[in-house]
Amino acid sequence: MERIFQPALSRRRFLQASAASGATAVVVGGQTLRETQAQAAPAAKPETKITKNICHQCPARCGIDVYTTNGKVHAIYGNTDHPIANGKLCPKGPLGTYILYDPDRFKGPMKRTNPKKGRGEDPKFVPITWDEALQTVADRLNTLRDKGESHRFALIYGRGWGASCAGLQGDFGALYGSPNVAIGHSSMCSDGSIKSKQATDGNGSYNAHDFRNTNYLLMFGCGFLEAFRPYNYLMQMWGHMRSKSPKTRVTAVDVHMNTTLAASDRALLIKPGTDGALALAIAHVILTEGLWEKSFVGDFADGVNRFKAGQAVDPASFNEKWVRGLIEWWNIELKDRTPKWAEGVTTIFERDILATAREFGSTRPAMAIFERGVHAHSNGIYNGMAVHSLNALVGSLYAKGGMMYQMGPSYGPMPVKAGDFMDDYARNGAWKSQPRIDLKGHEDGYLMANNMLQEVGPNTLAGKPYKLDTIMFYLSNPVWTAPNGQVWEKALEELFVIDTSPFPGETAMMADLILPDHTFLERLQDAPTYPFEGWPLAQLRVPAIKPLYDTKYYGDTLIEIGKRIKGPMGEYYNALKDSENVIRHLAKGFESDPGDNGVNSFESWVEKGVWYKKRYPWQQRNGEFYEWDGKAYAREMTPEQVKAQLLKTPSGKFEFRSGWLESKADWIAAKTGRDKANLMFPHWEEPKHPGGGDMYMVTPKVALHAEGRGGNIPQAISLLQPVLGGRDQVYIEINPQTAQRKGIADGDRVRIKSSVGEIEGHVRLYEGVRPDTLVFPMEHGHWAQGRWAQGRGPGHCGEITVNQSDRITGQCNYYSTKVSIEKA
Ligand SMILES: Nc1nc2c(c(=O)[nH]1)N[C@H]1C(S)=C(S)[C@@H](COP(=O)(O)OP(=O)(O)OC[C@H]3O[C@@H](n4cnc5c(=O)[nH]c(N)nc54)[C@H](O)[C@@H]3O)O[C@H]1N2
Ligand SMILES: Nc1nc2c(c(=O)[nH]1)N[C@H]1C(S)=C(S)[C@@H](COP(=O)(O)OP(=O)(O)OC[C@H]3O[C@@H](n4cnc5c(=O)[nH]c(N)nc54)[C@H](O)[C@@H]3O)O[C@H]1N2
Ligand code: SF4
Ligand SMILES: [Mo]
Repeated sequence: MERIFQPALSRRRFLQASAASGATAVVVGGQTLRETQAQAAPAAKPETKITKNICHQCPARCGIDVYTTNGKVHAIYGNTDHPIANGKLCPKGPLGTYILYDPDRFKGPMKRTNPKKGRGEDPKFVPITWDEALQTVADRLNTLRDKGESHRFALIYGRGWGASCAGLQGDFGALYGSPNVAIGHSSMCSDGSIKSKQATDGNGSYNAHDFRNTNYLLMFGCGFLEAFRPYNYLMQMWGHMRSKSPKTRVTAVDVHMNTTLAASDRALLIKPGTDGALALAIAHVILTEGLWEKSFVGDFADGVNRFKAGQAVDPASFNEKWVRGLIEWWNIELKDRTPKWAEGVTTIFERDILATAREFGSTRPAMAIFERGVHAHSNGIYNGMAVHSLNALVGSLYAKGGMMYQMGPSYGPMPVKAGDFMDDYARNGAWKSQPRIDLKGHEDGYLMANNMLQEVGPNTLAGKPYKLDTIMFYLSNPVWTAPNGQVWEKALEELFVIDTSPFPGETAMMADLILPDHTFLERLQDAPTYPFEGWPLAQLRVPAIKPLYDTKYYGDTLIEIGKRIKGPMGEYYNALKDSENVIRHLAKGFESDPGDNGVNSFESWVEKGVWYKKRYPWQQRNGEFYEWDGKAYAREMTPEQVKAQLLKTPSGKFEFRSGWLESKADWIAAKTGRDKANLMFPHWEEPKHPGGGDMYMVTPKVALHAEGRGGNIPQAISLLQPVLGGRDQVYIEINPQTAQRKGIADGDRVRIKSSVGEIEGHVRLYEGVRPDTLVFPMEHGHWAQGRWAQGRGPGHCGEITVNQSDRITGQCNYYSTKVSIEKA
């Protein structure tokens, strides 16, 4: 790949070529990246080249063109041929150069020399060689394995990207023998959404959406114009939806007037944790007023609507089509969920609930979407199920203008099979009987959850179920991003900690070893799309320059550690060779399934940066499911095909009566105290608010927020709250009435307390926030991460957030804590 690092064209020829074709290709040669990295031949005269990559700052995965002149990256634009970016970026995209040139980056592998750990304790890192670093890790892992304690090694990851990084971890765990390799951050992110969908339509995943063709959007607790995903694409879709004919009408529900609510047709400020009640009342109206989509849901045998408030219905009178349990749901829950009742719970006026329900129920196609505002509460699974059920009632599943699920790319197989390299210990070792440290999948823990990252710190500290020995992190910083991260600080004091971050985050400050990753502009990495429009798409990060420092791509760090583990595991990683070999094998899948843009090889993938196939193979139309036959959605699907491909529930239908929840009903009832009669239906459950205060506290994402990774980008931080004017700091939004009652004036310094901690900050009076709620973004209050992040703004909201999770979904209830506020 030698020529990646050399200008493909001279600057003059580049200008000519781009004027003529509108696009420039990078030509790829035969050398491996490693060979090229060994050569350092700076170009003599100013010459510009463009490499393909994807932005690293949020899960939108926008394709970018990276402009490099004489070995210096100086500009990032949206890739015009990339279906998510379409030549555009959100305000963070171009700031990617500042990530590459961040002056606070780690410059190479290091070990800690200060045995004391903790906040304010200088780790006194000293440089070591990669060989020493990798061997130190391998020695520890070999020793643990020899002692039969391999389960005491945990690998934690956050934003995994693809098969060549996070995708390698599962095999590492299986070959080495640890149930804790790897534990992802999904429960600290948005598993509540995934599990609500698993419970109702059988797809444990985020939805993909056809926003382009929808005519009504009902949004609950999702930052459509500041977060959700893919953010940049959503802003493009917003422009389309709001200017097409007919214009897409929008109702948005939140706890404060954010950009999304301000731009919507109707903005509803709801009491935190009560979205389920609102959704149930909307369902009630859709049924009593006969607005449901009969072709999808079914109808009364005689066509006469028997849904009347407070009155039970005979199940035998209704013929269900693609849904299960509608009449039972009505009888046990919905019949009493009138708009008047919901007004009492949500504080939203009955007339607004009625108007919203009528609009939503009588416009097709319509979609109800939700995210963390709805499910980051103790009752999140039921709130989420109630909202998603609205999509079934109006028939938007797999419909034009509706929602579907994201397909994966046609990747080729790995170079070698891990299964061929398992020794006896990997197959039958003592580790097999050890629970996961986070008690995922465990009767006494979280039987139904995907991950429980927020429990890892507290559990190892308490030695329940055991103490870890060694813990390694990839793109995850729980000391800062976990609720009540102070516990993690304590937990990491007693473990051997390895961080792969290129930056000095809070978790890195607790590390014994730093094995720094390349930044995203320096590495070759694959990344299939996050849920988008459903059809498959896979991007590639192509290095723009040679790594600035002595860093190593995380995928190769893992492979190199693997090579140093004794026995067949080491042989496996030697056969795997390196991450580039893995990616070349993935790309072989494109040879037999070329993308719409002609990508059919590793070389063409490097050149275009993206492979995609724009046809989603299935569509639901008027209550029938069809498969694309090459010309049209015309091949009718059998119920068995629908169940296998689309509605993956036990019944093969959308389940108001959830078979998945029912299958674990005894466990749910015993462990969570829920009622066995209704725990399988979307129903109203009072949220639990820990923390002990009188004010709700909500910490939404804002446009300039880059998950937990943007704190050291001065431009992003200074524009974080454009409306409220936060510059060197972030303001806490407080309603003027509340402020007056508490004797707090605009700009005052305040103290916010919960049962787990207290922080200080400055308030801004804002009429757009509910009087019972404080709102401020989480991207501030760092005590590490670099010169611009440190000591900026108020304390970190995570320190006053109580670690409460729902036992079913495992979702961390970030928006549930109640706090008190007083003048500091
Ligand atoms: N710009 C940007 N976009 C991102 C990211 C980023 O870092 N920056 N990160 C991505 C990631 S990792 C995720 S998980 C997604 C999250 O995407 P979202 O879930 O859409 O974002 P959040 O800001 O967590 O929550 C959405 C809204 O819920 C509101 N809310 C809180 N409690 C309640 C409630 O009880 N009811 C209602 N109705 N609303 C409530 C908040 O005020 C907030 O406006 O965003 C992704 N997109
Ligand atoms: N209080 C509060 N906390 C929250 C939330 C909230 O709403 N409120 N939201 C939650 C959500 S939705 C999410 S998704 C999580 C995210 O939380 P985490 O999963 O912890 O992820 P990040 O904070 O984005 O990044 C973690 C680490 O990655 C490192 N890093 C940056 N770039 C690279 C790289 O190129 N390579 C490697 N190897 N490392 C890198 C950074 O230095 C940082 O230490 O936070 C959650 N935490
Ligand atoms: S931050 Fe997200 S939305 Fe913005 S350009 Fe990057 S990937 Fe796209
Ligand atoms: Mo997230």
